[in-house]
Amino acid sequence: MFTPGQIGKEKASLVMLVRNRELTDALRSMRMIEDRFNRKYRYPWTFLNDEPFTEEFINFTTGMASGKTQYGLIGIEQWSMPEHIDLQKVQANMETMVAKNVIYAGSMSYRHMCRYNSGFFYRHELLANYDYYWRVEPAVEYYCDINYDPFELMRTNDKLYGFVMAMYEYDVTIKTLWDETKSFIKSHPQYLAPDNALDFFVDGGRASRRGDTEIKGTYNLCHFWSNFEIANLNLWRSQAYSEYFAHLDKAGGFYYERWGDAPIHSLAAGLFLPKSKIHHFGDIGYRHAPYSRCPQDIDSHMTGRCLCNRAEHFDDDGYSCLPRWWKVAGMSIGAGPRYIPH
Ligand SMILES: Nc1nc2c(ncn2[C@@H]2O[C@H](COP(=O)(O)OP(=O)(O)OP(=O)(O)O)[C@@H](O)[C@H]2O)c(=O)[nH]1
Ligand SMILES: [Mg+2]
Repeated sequence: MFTPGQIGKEKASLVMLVRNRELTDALRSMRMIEDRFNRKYRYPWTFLNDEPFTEEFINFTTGMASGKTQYGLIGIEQWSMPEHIDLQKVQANMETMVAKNVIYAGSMSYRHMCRYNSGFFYRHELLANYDYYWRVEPAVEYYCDINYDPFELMRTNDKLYGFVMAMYEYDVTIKTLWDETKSFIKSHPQYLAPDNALDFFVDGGRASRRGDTEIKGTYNLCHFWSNFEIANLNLWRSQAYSEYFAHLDKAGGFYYERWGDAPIHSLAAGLFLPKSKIHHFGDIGYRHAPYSRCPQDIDSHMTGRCLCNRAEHFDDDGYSCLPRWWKVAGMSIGAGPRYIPH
């Protein structure tokens, strides 16, 4: 597992699901993570693809990585519609969503991707010996040095899920996800954690207290933005999550609607874990178009740790769910001192 040259001591890998044609953007993301963090730790990179990686992709990404690299092919059964899905219904629903201009509404590969990120990546054999992963997408940006090992932070603080941004999902893409989630919890009340984060998802949500087993209320669409994730793979390998994914897959919303992995991961982490096991990485400066967030404390800027525009601060944007998280998690100081432009 630990290869010569690896300095970071955790059982962890950076993970990128990516297409060959995204090579340049993949390298841009890698360069930033290497410069800001990984060249000091040399954690391995794991690349996953539904098609074989080209020699060019392998050579350039291996050249950019400070640690070892590994390349995995995704099996067709994990990147295609399950047999029970009604293709005609999928096509009809797709047309309706396309007519409403829903982003990626007409894309089948996007649906495979969301299903894969929801239910399969953590079962890939290349990740079998790891406990933690850091999800990286092509063309993301990192604005700040990370002068500690976030995997170690996760382990030593007993955190299982880490995020940077939180926002609202497009409701048309997850019309029945909340009902399916509620019915899953109703039939599996043992998986609802005491002191869960239900209040992040529902105004005045019930069942966040010990003994409550049924969820009431309407989903407010808040979720952790999963293009960044530092999390424990065992959260997804758990019986609770395996059964939740199987329930959702059977319901078919990955195809009939266009369920994203972000709300699914979020609902699972928020309901199956005590909220103390979820960590907000408030010190990480990050961009995935079209949103950026920049740490607000003056020290991060005065010391040269971060280079980003403090006014570009998605955290308390009207579309951000982070203020709600601060409240749910009992973090009164929020993002720290605000930058107020002169
Ligand atoms: N191998 C492979 N990877 C894919 C495919 N579609 C998406 N991905 C990867 O899955 C991740 C999410 O896809 P994105 O296209 O970034 O989806 P998004 O973040 O919702 O939307 P944008 O970033 O705004 O396009 C990225 O790491 C992509 O590189 C695909 O068909 N094959
Ligand atoms: Mg993306």
